[in-house]
Amino acid sequence: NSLRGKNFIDGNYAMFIHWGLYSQLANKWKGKTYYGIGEWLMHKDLAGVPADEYMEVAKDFNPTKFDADAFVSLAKNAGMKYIIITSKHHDGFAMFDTKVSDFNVVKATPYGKDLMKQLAEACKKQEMGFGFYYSHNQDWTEPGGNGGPKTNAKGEAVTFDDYFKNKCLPQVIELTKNYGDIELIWFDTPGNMPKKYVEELVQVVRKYQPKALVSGRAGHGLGDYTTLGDMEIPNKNHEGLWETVDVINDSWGYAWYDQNWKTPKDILERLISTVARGGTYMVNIGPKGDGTIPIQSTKALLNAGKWIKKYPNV
Ligand code: FUL
Repeated sequence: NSLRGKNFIDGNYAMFIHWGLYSQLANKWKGKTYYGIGEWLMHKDLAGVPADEYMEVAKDFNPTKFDADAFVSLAKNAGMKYIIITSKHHDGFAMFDTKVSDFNVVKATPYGKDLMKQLAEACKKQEMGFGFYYSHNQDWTEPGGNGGPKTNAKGEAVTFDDYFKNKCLPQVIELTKNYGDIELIWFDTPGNMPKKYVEELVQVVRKYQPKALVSGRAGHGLGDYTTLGDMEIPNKNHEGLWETVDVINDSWGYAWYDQNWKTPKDILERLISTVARGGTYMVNIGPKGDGTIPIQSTKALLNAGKWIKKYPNV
């Protein structure tokens, strides 16, 4: 389908956003700082937070300073062509209104509004492409999800199949039906997830979003393009459609101490290294729990954008 993935193919430059409950924690748990990628804080390799304790964090998540239009304007002025945001990361928390799990921004937080809807609408208004990251295999708080509890609240054993049917598949249906046209779904870390599940997810995307791409990390070679390793800047051309995913500092999700900001020059060098070799470059920002974007990322992206926009591709 030649209509598929227009911004990915022609645009070549995108904003990645990792934002969730972990942004509120900023890599600190019970007064102790953990050094790693922020969205992995609850994992046993970092703080090892039990699922039920982690879920309580939702009560403190209140991003009242979030301004969807400002996010989109930033991407626009940076010269980017679409935005991909974490609708649900490995922690299982939905940043959107979902009917199949109460662990979501509308039901479980004082904020109480669908963040993804606001961003989808702002993108539409400003003609910015939009799409979702969705962790389809790992779900660390949902019984049956990979890395999640093995029993439900009643103590009954729950399988991956239960998680898939009751949460993953219906949520991907919601994301592909309720937010208008999307550019792509960025599935991630398929692990040892059986092929039949990935096939079902791809079918859903094809059905409700015929113009959207499916990321290579969906698994089993069923995606539409390849993503290189995290933060991997290529030194050679690659076959077919591919992308580099990068981060503006060190952690995808906001970490309070992470000040290793790339300069505009760094960003441009990495963008050129990717695009000149035929790929698409997607660079991540990590908003804070209150909804603001660290000023250092805003400045660097806007300054890089001045160079990119000298010769705009329209
Ligand atoms: C990885 C994930 O495990 C990280 O948390 C992050 O989302 C990165 C882009 O992909 O594999």
